[in-house]
Amino acid sequence: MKETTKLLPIKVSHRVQKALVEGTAVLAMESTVLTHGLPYPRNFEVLSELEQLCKDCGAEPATIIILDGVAHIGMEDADISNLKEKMHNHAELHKFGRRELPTAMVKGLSGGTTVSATMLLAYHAGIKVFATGGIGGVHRGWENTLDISSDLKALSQIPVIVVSAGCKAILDIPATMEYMESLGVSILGWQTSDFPAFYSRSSGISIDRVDNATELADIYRSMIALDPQPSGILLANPVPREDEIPCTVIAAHIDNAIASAKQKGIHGKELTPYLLAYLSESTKGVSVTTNLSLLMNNVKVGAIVAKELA
Ligand code: PSU
Ligand code: MN
Repeated sequence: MKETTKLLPIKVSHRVQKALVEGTAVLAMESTVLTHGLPYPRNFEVLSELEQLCKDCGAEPATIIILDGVAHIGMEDADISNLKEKMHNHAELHKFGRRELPTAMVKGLSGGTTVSATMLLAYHAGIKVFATGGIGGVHRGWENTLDISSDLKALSQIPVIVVSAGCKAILDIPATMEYMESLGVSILGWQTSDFPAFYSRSSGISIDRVDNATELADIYRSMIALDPQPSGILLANPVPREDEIPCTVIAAHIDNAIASAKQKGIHGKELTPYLLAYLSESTKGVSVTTNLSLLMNNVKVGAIVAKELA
């Protein structure tokens, strides 16, 4: 376990520390799905299923979360109990983006980390691969709101491979792709050249594809060697076919979700969790099943990539 200074309180779990020292595979995992994505206590079942799957695939899971101001890289049993108690007592759990980490640390707050914050903490711990569900991006209506997730800037600045099922159609997907091009984010399809749209396997937007982890690892190492300011790599992994929700079916739900958010004046960091919760209700849980399936699938691919880079 590593405890750093008071100003940079990062605690790496024993298991993750051991894997990092021995140079074996470690896969970072996110925690917003625990704190904001799923109801208690289902979220803890999902946590242990994801961590077990990661171990079965030969990588050490490092779930990243902020508890009482300390960034945890991998949770010990005591940390999980601490989080359970907080949820049981309805303690306030925040959603931390990258810019909020120092405030959370100094004020001793607790909460889940978004993709931008998880990338930064994974990088600090020396972890190169991170599996999530979907990244944030350019929201529809950005022309008026300028709502663009800080995930995109983080992807352009932090050299971590992020395995994601693309991004949701709650966003403006073409604008998200254009913005990532401007920022210089590398995007690669895992055994596909069609950027996936989270619930659906296809967005119709073409991307470069990689077919195996060796090729991906070589591209990552080439980028680090070549570029004085290497970006992250967004590895886009489509949802398994059997759990896909067709574009035409999810589109109407998304339109309703966005209209509802607009009517209620929901914006800023509340918007994404609101839309996800709306979809879960309006699809009667089907969107959650799809979400869990693609998360599992991203952990499997993330573990393969982490082993290649170990
Ligand atoms: N998109 C999803 N599922 C998610 C998120 C986004 O399909 O869970 C979460 C992730 O943690 C992501 C964050 O980093 O929302 C982006 O939020 P914002 O749009 O406020 O930056
Ligand atoms: Mn936003």
